[in-house]
Amino acid sequence: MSEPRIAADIITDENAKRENALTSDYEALGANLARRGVDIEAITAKVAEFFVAVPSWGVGTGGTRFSRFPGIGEPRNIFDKLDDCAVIQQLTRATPTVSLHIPWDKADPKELKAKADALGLGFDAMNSNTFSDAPDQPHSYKYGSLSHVDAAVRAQAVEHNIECIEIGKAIGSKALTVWIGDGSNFPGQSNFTKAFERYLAAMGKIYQKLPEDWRIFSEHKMYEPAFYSTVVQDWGTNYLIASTLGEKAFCLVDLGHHAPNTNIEMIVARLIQFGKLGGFHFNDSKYGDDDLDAGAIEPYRLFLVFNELVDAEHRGVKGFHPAHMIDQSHNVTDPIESLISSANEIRRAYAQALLVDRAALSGYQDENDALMASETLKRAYRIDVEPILAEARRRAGGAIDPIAAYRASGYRQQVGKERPAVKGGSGGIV
Ligand SMILES: [Mn+2]
Repeated sequence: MSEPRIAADIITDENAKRENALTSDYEALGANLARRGVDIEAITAKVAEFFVAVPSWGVGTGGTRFSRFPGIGEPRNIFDKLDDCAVIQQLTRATPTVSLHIPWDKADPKELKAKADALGLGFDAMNSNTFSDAPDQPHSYKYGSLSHVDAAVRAQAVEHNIECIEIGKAIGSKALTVWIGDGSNFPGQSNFTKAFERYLAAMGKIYQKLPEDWRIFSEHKMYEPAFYSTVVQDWGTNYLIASTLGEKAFCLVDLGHHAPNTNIEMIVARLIQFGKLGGFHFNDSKYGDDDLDAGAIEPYRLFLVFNELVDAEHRGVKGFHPAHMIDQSHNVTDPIESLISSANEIRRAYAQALLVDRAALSGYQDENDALMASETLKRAYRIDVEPILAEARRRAGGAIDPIAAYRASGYRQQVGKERPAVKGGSGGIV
């Protein structure tokens, strides 16, 4: 039995204010979709079954290279973070799992499991961290981790990843995500080939320790913290890693880890075609790895990514079950509100992609009718699917307007009293 973080009557009262309008909007949208030959109930049922994992690090306020401005009632530890994640799930019913970051979230696995069970939460992919030094670790990652020139540093990084698998096994996770900050800042600093050979050998050791029913995701990023070259810089290198390691290895696509204007949906299509799409870190960006809220800047691109996912679903691609995770940093918003908003935006893109008339699209493509092919996508994208999203939340016990219900609950003010204020100042992005 899960313990609600927001009193049930607050959700009931908030929903009561909006139920009539929702019923009316849902019926109107249902009639609209029926004219297109679409059953709204089928779409609502699919949306209700679509989930995205919340990152534990996302519920704390992030920062930039320049500074971090803490918010009110910041979570003090992983147990506070789980409480905040439970609020997001309670209101959206779209985020039943949490993705942990080790060592930031290190705790007794039994206590983690008990806390998550009490809140009705589960655990998604584990995330290792060899891009910063933990206190007391013997070797520094200043010059790299899995690809480091020193075998002792590589061994330490491999051990850390194996420890993440062990913690994950104890709490019911089924995947490990590996992102490294390894690379170079100057031409000549690093030998590209040797560094990648060392990385592959180290990843091979981690892969050997992966349980049968687990997957390992490698995450590429074109730059930062290394600014000249990055060992796992793009989807091509990522594909080489996944194919070299074996059938339990897949590529993870973080939407912010590409050059501006990169055709990410096409990368997604390629990885699906060759059976190596592992999952996503959803976020949005204007310039680089901005870690802004999903759909905040380019909602159409998010839709186009989902168009590829739904196309694969529609074609019945074998073994297709990508992991959906959010990876964002919230500097100026309440992180809970940002994550609620992102979970909704991700479901929105999915719902819109489900409304694409795929038979018509395929016909226009075969006839080289570029305009009508584009219009077919736009027609689905232009549909306001909010009544579907709200109805899916309402039926699952969530809030019709989750941000309004969250604000009405006073949760932030409450945890602000329980959790001591954190001092700001130093830089550091999460
Ligand atoms: Mn990421």
